[in-house]
Amino acid sequence: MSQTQPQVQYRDDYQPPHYWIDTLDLDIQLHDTATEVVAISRVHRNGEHNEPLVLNGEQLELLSVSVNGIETTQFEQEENALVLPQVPQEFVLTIRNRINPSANTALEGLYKSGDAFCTQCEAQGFRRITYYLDRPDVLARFSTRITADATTCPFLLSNGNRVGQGVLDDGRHWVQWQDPFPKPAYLFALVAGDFDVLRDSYTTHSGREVSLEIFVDKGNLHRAGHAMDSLKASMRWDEQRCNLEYDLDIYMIVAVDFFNMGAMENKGLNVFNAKFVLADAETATDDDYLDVERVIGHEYFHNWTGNRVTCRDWFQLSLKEGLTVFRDQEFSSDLGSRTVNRISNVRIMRGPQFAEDAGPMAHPIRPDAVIEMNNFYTLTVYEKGSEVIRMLHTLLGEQAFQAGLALYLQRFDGQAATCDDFVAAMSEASGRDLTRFKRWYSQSGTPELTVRDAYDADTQRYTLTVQQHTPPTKDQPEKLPLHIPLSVALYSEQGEPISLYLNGQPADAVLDVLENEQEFVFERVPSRPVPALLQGFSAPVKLDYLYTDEQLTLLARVSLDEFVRWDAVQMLINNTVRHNMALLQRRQAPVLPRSLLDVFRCTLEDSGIDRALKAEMLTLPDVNSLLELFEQANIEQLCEVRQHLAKELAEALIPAWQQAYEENQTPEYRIDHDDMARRALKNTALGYLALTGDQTRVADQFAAADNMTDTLGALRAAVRGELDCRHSMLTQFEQKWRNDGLVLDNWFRLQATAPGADTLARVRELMTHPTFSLTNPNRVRALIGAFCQGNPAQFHRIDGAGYDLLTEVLTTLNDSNPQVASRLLTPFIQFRRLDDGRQSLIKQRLQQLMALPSLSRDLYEKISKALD
Ligand code: B3K
Ligand code: ZN
Repeated sequence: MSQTQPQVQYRDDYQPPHYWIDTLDLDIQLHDTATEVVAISRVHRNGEHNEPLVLNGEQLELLSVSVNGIETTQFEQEENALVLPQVPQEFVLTIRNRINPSANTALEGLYKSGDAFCTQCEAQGFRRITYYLDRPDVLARFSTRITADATTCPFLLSNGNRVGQGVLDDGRHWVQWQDPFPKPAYLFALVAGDFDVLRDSYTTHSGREVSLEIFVDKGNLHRAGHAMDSLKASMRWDEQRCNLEYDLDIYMIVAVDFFNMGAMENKGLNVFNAKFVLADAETATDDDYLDVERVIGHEYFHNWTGNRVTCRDWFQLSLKEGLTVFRDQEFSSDLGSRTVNRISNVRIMRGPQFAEDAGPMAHPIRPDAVIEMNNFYTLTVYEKGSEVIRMLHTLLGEQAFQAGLALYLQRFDGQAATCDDFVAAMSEASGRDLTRFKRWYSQSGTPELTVRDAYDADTQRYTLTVQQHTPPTKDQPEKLPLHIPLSVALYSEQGEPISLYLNGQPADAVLDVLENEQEFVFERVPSRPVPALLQGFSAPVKLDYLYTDEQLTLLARVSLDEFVRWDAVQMLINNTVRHNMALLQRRQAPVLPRSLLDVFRCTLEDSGIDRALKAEMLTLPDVNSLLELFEQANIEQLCEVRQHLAKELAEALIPAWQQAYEENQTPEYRIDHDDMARRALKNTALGYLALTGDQTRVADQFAAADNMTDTLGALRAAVRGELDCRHSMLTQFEQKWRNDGLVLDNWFRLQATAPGADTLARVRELMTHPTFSLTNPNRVRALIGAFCQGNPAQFHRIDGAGYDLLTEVLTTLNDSNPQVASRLLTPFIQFRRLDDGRQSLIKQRLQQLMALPSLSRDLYEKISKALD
């Protein structure tokens, strides 16, 4: 650990800033190792006080400080701060400092991505560019003048509008940008480099023309078209569904290779991980196409929910992220398949988000205590945050929800707001009391909903007794009852829907569960019904209802709600896994229940189901999600049970898989829902066929494929099925794509997630591959991240060799890129459900990391909690 213990910040300690900054004029002279920054701010005191002006700054070389144009020595440099004890009421502050972009491996602040300069300022990266009030409630008007070498950096970009440019005698040139909208420093961006540019334009619904520009590495222009289409679709969607129009004359997106996460919504100048911009049939899969659309949408939607209205402090992060994830999910659902989108969101909730809730980093969607803010860009803040917004949408309905959103945006436009402000606007616009609902913002953990029922044939009454209970989490021992929308339908045993009546009135499908225990008595129920509970995952909870296999089979077949059909199959699978784990413990052979086999067969044969949904229904949950079904489980056995189940389903249905495979060939590659659904189903079938040893189909598809979806479908099937042909296929793939990092990431990922005891050795070998580097986050995630998160059987080897690998990598990344290190750490801190032996092996490694001489705040926060 470093000398000083990292400090915890508490949400309750929020204080408005002692000073405001109205304008910031930046002058940045770009040089690889010595960039000079001049920052001129107009500052004024906030109220009457004698507090010093304390500016944040990290890893800066201070050159001079002037107040009202006169250089001063009346300041102190503290660790990560510049303190000016006595300043006028209102003044102009000029700071000159130097930074070294080339040495910036943390990829926060100003850094180099290949030959280009770029920035990442959220959450607290601006303080690595200059001394500033780096907090989201200080909003200033920015102007930025960038000067750089004209040959290596023909493009000089920043936020807002380009208002001037010029050429200098020394081979350098400059561009001046002016952003008319006041913004916090985290939305600042600068990019300088040489790119190919795709240009287009969009006319907004009020008739303004906006220039659209996408900057990509030279030679990649042909891969930017889908991003452009997605951007225009996002702009249209936000106008049509939310009545929100873009506000600047230009919208720029830059794709870079070195990026810690997906993308960043800087005002007018989004910076993207190239993975979420570049796509063509040859190099991108169908899922990559959908990811590009989703992330382009997400960053665009931030322009209103995040930029025009931002967060008062970082504890409010879900105010912009939960809401914007909800918006991007709705966008994807309106453009594609709503059910399939819902399923993929729910898989994330039930797998990694529930695991986060059960681990040492459990926190409410609005956290209360933070050491390193970058550690809180979590599934809880984002995905559960979106579920909370979705519940509001369910409770209020589309119209009142949109009215609430409009009120919130209008009331706080140009300001920094809180989650309370948002809920207040929603409540006011809808007239609904959201007092109890607000607990979702302050309570962590996954609530459990236990539902029991009784039917009285004489009175034709059907009673649901609903109990809610949230188990204590690491951060919060006491839990209160929440407002849980529980969506319900009833079916007769013949599969007919039964109308709902409560208290003599026709009733809505959504029940308001508010208390620890509540009863709902349905009237006029002609026979004992089968309930469909938590339809569409109407709340982020775990459901406990003792479904029989017959009931689940019925729901999978007849439910009017497609999500319920998928969910019923999932529950059948879960029941089977639980049962087989119990058998294994008694040293008995696992079984494939007739009911599950029949459901798979009927699903395959049912021509009335959308093919994409069919593919989802036929896909087993991953091991990490299955682990969430148990308090504690032997992970090796769980992998064995899952693998056995997959093989049995494959063998038992060979003709049906073959038929699904043959019937869903797509003659030419088109990106539309129907063809994507066919490919999804075809490749799902191929995966099962590979488990039966079907080399021919796999090898033929690989040889004939004209698109990346089918190429990878075959490669994945070969690797997962451990077919002999996998070796030559992997070699061919590498030879073809060895110069394309993004494509090769699939190759790393597949090998990292391969079954087989030699995988770890192969991963170590791949770390020496010429295209692999620990300095590139995409490569690290594709190889190391995929192995540790996506290959539980090999990562959790009982000899601890998988744990050693992660420990080594984390030791290196702790120094070079703590943010990436901190993400990779996840499987090391979520050990609660593993057996005691593995837990103690992991804890040894964590202690080893804890003793590192310069442990980053990022790792310190998580490891100290995990070991506590
Ligand atoms: N707001 C950024 C995430 C920043 C992460 C900082 N560690 C991207 C997004 O959510 O849109
Ligand atoms: Zn976001």
